[in-house]
Amino acid sequence: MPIKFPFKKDKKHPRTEPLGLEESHIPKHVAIIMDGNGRWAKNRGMPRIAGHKEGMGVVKRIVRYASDVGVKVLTLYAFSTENWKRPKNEVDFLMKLPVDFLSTYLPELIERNVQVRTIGDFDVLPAHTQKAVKEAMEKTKDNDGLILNFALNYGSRFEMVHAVKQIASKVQQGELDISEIDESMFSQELYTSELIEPDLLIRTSGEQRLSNFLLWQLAYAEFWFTEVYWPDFDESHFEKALYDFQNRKRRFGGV
Ligand code: V07
Repeated sequence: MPIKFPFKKDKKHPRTEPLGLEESHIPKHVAIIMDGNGRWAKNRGMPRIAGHKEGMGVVKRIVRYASDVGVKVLTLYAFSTENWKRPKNEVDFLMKLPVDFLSTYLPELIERNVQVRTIGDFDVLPAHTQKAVKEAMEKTKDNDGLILNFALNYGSRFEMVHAVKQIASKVQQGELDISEIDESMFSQELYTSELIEPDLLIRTSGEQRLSNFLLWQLAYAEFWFTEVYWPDFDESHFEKALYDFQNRKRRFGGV
């Protein structure tokens, strides 16, 4: 059955004709690199943090849409291990966004049966960030709708080196023989061990790189890029990404 989803219409987001997505071929796990927030702000003569704030509003819209169309997992690259190199005021602002986001949006996440999770090195985040995110994870842990997975202080190479060390230490302890190491064992040591692999990667803002995001997990994913800056991204762009995904699958999907 084709699905049509009316989405919120306003000045910035005029209603577009529904493309007619096929309900049975929605990607199960969509990963997004939400790029272009700083450039969006700069183009308007605004500070970079204004772009991040606007980008946070887009996250809310996209979460609603993803849960409406039946995506199972949505992984959002919110903060990379490289982002610590940014100016202190910007890092401080970014670390307050989860608090800000959840203070207004957690009730809707609960209402929508969304489960909040994170991947990345969580323990070194500021205490206020950890507290807000932990509360959201705790309050949504039994939800079985969309898994909203935030990559916070995430870096894929760090994640893989950590996995290698875990496995090597088991070998050293004599708990494991080298011949037993395989792909599935390696996957089990990654932050994403409990998740299905992403089948669609979206990156906004014209860059066509992975930037240390889910290098292992994206091995079989379709990649979809747009020139649109993240603060300008809306349901119609997401719908187009899903539509193109469905058409690629139709052409190359085999039987
Ligand atoms: C961040 C807004 C989106 C554009 C890209 C960078 C800036 C939502 C969160 C968030 C994270 C965890 C959580 C709830 C919300 C967030 C950061 C940056 C660091 F449990 N947006 N957003 N976190 N941006």
